[in-house]
Amino acid sequence: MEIQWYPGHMAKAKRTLALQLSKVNLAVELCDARLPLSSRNPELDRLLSAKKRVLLLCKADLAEPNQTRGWLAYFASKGVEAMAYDTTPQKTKQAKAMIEKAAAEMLERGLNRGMKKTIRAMVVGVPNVGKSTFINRLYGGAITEVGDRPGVTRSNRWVKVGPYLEVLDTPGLLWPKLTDKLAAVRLAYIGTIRDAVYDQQALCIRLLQDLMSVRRAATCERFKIKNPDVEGLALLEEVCHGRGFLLKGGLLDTDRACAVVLDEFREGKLGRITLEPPPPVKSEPPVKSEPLEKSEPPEKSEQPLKEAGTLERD
Ligand SMILES: Nc1nc2c(ncn2[C@@H]2O[C@H](COP(=O)(O)OP(=O)(O)O)[C@@H](O)[C@H]2O)c(=O)[nH]1
Ligand SMILES: [Mg+2]
Repeated sequence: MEIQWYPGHMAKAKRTLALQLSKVNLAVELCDARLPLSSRNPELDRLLSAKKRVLLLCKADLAEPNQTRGWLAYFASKGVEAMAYDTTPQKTKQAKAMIEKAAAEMLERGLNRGMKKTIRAMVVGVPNVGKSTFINRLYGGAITEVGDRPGVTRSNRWVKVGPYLEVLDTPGLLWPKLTDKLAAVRLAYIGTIRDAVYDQQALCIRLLQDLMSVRRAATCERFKIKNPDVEGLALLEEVCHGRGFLLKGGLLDTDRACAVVLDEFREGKLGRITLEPPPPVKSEPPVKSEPLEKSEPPEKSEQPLKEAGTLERD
């Protein structure tokens, strides 16, 4: 299954981002808590050069909490300031405090060198990670459009969110890393590369198979699968039968089944699932298991998807 990020799309995103980044002191990097490495941009380090950065693991409400704790320990061990974020007022307050603290540190350093200025920050992240939603929450109102329209260039607008902190209301679009095929497929699962070229049916079948191996009971229940031991197209057909996705003449509406499976997975209807396991952090005690979330099936609830893949990067 080939997944591509349109080169034109990426070139435009790069140009826009470089221009925006040249105007800020601080970057608020958003990644997806379900894929904390693969949803980070491989070139951001270079693009940011010496700029200060804080990291939010977004959509933490859809990720497995123990795995998220493991990820936070991992980022802490790398000296990256990070927190889990889920759009609640409490987390928004916490995120704002983290950004203001980072800005205050910079401001202080500037003052020591006789500079007095406002710190300017911008939000950056891959498509659909929750940039617009976060900016809106930060301001406490709808200031930026939420939805799948990446790369919409608007005139730069700075919004004051603290006495010495301004945030650019246009989120910076980053392109995901797609050279790692497993990562690319998982980015497609969570909807990062919706407008990329991929075969929806092949993607959906692969997701179903992955789900059957880590959330078997929940998947069978959700999609009313009666014969769980089938694979490939037959599994998708099970969903059509189970959920009644039928066309005239008894034909199976596999397109509808694909759309529903992907949507429901993305909405967290199959439970909280982290697709990329955190690398072990040496000096830290092992992540403790906590009681399972009610919505999750009892078995295997803390497992990342199979074939976790090797975690390179960082
Ligand atoms: N479950 C969940 N969904 C979120 C969260 N943040 C954003 N979303 C949803 O993710 C989708 C993309 O959000 P958006 O802010 O437009 O992403 P952007 O492309 O990065 O600007 C929208 O449907 C949001 O409602 C979150 O923390 N949890
Ligand atoms: Mg947006």
